[in-house]
Amino acid sequence: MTEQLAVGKELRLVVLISGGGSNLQSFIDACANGSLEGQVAAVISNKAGVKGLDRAAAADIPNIAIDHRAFDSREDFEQNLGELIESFAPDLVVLAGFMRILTAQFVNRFLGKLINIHPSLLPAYPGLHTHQRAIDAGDKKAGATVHFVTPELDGGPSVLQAQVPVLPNDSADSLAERVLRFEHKIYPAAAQWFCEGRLRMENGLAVLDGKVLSENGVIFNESAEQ
Ligand code: NHR
Ligand code: GAR
Repeated sequence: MTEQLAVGKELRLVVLISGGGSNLQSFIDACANGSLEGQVAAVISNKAGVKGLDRAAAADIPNIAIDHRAFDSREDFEQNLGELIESFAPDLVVLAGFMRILTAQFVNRFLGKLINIHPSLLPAYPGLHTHQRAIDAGDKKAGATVHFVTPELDGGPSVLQAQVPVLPNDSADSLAERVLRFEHKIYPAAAQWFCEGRLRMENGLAVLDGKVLSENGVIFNESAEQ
């Protein structure tokens, strides 16, 4: 029996990392098990020698380090990064623990096909050190949010958000670990919506199945069908 009829065009993903790449691994695994109908076409890191590049190599995915410190300016770095990304003809560019702020010029080049996961309940706590900030504020809940990237840092429209409890004795590390486990569920799930053609950015808003999403995006619920 041939399966050719059922196979649509697989979207090409380029994943940008700066470190461990556990979110990258969740994409590699989701593509392998079929829950994400796309392929990781390349992995690019702005830091050499990071574990995420080894994860890509182990999965036979082209992996490249492009060190931002080798360039005279952010713009110069981004020009080269942009060309490298485009050489892989991506349908979707995935920031997965990518730690460089991107200029408006770069973001606009990939607008609508650039997504990020941020470890907070956006719109709360854009920027860095999110878990410590949530603990210091006495928040009862923390989490992570998948969002479209716009020029405003962590300000693009939210797509999918996982909420987890902050426990009394949490450190930033223990909270980060709890949140990260959910990142690995929601990030490939949101990417699958994009690959299925259900998700897009329109006029600066996230639209899923033709409906504009709320400020937090869809709240992830493990038992509900996403
Ligand atoms: N760029 C734009 N324009 N918009 C977004 O929403 C972006 C972005 C670039 C990265 C990821 C982000 C996060 O999810 C992201 C979203 C890095 C920094 C940062 O301050 C802040 C937020 C994010 C990533 N980076 C420092 C810098 O000078 C470097 C820090 C370091 O190297 O450790 O670029 O949180
Ligand atoms: C993740 O928690 C991600 O949300 C966060 O970094 C971690 C990367 O882990 N991203 C940012 O803080 C972006 N500024 P990973 O490398 O194991 O996927």
